[in-house]
Amino acid sequence: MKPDGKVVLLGDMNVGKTSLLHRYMERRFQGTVSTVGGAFFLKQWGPHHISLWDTAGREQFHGLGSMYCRGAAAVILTYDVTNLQSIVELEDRFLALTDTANADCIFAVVGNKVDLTDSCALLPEAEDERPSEKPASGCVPTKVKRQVHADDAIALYKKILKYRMLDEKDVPAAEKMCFETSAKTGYMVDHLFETVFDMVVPTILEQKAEGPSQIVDLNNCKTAKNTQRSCCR
Ligand SMILES: Nc1nc2c(ncn2[C@@H]2O[C@H](COP(=O)(O)OP(=O)(O)OP(=O)(O)O)[C@@H](O)[C@H]2O)c(=O)[nH]1
Ligand SMILES: [Mg+2]
Repeated sequence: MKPDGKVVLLGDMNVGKTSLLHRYMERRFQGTVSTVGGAFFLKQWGPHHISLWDTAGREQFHGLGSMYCRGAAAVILTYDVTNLQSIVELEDRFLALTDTANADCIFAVVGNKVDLTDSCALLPEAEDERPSEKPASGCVPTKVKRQVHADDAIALYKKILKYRMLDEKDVPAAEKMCFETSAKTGYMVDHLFETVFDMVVPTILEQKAEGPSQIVDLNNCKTAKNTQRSCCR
């Protein structure tokens, strides 16, 4: 089956891309191994099927990134809030990989592992999930020092728009597209993916109205053979 739209997660190794996808798709946080090549999940969103691509952050797989981004309707640029270099890498190394994405590609900037720095992220966003830790009262900093702040993510979002030659008034506001998440507790993970999916739907509808799309046919995609996991939901 051909997916109707494609969403790609990019970011340095160890920031938690695979963990975010597992949390969203499988509703749990489990041990991960560093991704080799890439892997995809298929998510049904209303009548549409969206492919969610996990990519490898390791330098040796860098060349594959632009291939995974080809025809992407949305790219989720992920960093680790406890690691300044991980957001620097998004601009230096990963942004250029999105040249192959759709012209109207949606961008989200995501700071993961916020459970390490902020006590409020120890609470999952959804009622049906319980954190493994006891939430502290109020939202106070934890012992781990935060290296990236919300303003840094907003500044990156604005640089992305400049790079893509997009006008701020034609795209979703930076405040709406910068997220902080915890794959460990589930904090804001559903909110992230669901916001992105909702934004991708108009693109899907447009493509469907235009006729045959340029979306990659997963059945013919050789890279899928190398995946850690390729599951359909
Ligand atoms: N505390 C905490 N740890 C996390 C979180 N997300 C991921 N981790 C841990 O960070 C490490 C890396 O997670 P992965 O999901 O494998 O990272 P990745 O971005 O997929 O890495 P590559 O596949 O190498 O590109 C693992 O030890 C995870 O358990 C989080 O939200 N909080
Ligand atoms: Mg991974």
